[in-house]
Amino acid sequence: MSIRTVSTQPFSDQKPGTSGLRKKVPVFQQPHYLENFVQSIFDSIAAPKGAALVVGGDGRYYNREAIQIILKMAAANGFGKVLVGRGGILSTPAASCVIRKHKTFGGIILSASHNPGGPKEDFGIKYNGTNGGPATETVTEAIFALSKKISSYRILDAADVSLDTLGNTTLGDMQVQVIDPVSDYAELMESLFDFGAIRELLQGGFRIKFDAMHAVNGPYAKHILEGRLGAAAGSVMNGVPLEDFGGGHPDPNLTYAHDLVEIMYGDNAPDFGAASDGDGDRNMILGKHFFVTPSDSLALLAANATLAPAYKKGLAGIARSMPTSAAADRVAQALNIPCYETPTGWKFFGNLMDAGRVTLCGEESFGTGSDHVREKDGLWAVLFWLNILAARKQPVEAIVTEHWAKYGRNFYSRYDYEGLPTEAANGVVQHLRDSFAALTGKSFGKYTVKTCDDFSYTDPVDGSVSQGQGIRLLFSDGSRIIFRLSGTGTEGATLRVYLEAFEADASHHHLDAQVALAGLIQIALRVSELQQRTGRDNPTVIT
Ligand code: VG1
Ligand code: CO
Repeated sequence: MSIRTVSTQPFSDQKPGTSGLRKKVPVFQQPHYLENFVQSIFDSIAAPKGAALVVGGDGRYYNREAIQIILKMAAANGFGKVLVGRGGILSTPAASCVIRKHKTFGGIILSASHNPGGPKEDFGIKYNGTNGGPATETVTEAIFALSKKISSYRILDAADVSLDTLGNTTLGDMQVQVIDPVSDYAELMESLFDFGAIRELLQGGFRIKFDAMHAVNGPYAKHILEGRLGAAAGSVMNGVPLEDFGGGHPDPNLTYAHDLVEIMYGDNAPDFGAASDGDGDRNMILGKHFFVTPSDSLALLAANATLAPAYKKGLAGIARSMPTSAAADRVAQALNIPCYETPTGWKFFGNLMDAGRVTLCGEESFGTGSDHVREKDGLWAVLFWLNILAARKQPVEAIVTEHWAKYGRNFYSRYDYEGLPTEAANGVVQHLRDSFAALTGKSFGKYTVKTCDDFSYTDPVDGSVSQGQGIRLLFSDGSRIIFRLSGTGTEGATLRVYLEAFEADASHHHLDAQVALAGLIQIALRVSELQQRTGRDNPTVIT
């Protein structure tokens, strides 16, 4: 077996987005494309010789091929050991857990998360550091800079390694250890929550349905929910991971998790429903005929945290991404703990958690997590909810409406306009930036614009500054409209419009969010000139 140094030319488009580098599979299949990016990661992180690495992915199309390439490159770049999930599988939170538990020099996660998979669909890759969290912007910028001037990469000439049998093999001077993808993670979950109380709840007639959407969480959910916790067989649906997610869109929201939604809104619905995404880090929570918005879910978990053993001593603080509703801020205020507002993407939470400033983090995009790992964690959120339900013995809907009555309700919705021509989408954002002065102080019916800006964040731990993180229209009554371009898409541009209105009066809390937000939606369309500039009358997805 010999190490080959292969000459290559840079690709100009390897800039990581909100969560790693995401492209269509055929882009990754171009000669040298994946290799260039992996070499750029290795060169920028400069791991000590003999260091260990974790590698795994969500099992989508091209996962196995990519892992073989990465293993051979790791061997040629001086790594001493790679831990890889059996079958190449590791959910994103499980990868974070394994990095932390085995103290490796970070890991490489292969996923395009909630984006569809298959030969013509999406693939993705990202590096997570030694804390188990996504590389910070400083690191991803350094990787991008190297990718623009790379001239060669190193790879071992060797046969493929078997990924399907647990145990050790060697690849040159490097050891490859195939690990069970579920066990470390399941053990961590059991250490956080009251499994005894949840088991009792599930055996007392409380029915649950978990939709794994043919994505990576199937084996995790089956093992934990049906295995360790004794949920009825069949509680986990779509539990077999498929390379193309069964042709679906593995995004747990009311549009794409339609199988589950039908069950939860149908006759004889279970008491609790949940779904997770392609790589297992997102979650959607449903009660009987009831949907919990992710922003509310974060606030509720925070308000009830002490019911779970891991958080019984209370929370250090809460962080939420800027577009996420301020529901969690109200809980933080009541608990007298700090609340941080960060740009979109989990990479901004790591420093806060490492510094012990926050315990819980969340995003409106169906992401919630805590400092047990450094990624958002879909199944963790489900178990946290079950723990709360076991302790409070009330239906999901009752818990949420009580929460609103106490803290007020932050009505919330997100409109996504997908696959827009890039020029048109950029035009909308530029037009809004140009309108800041004219909009400030302007009234639209009962709403008056207090300020508008382009969100910028200074990391309180390392002082790094991230600019241009989304246009904010902040109204005098606390309502908000946010416009942001997605950083995870692979086709054209996706414009997201986030709408939030606060309502203190409990007699209005039963309203449908679309009704409560109708006025703000009209303002958003009018001031952005979205319809004229993009030719789109309706959003692709409303969550
Ligand atoms: C989206 C979400 C963001 C999330 C990111 C990664 O990013 O809005 O909140 O952190 O996806 O989630 P964007 O740039 O498209 O808005 V995952 O589950 O795709 O890793
Ligand atoms: Co995801």
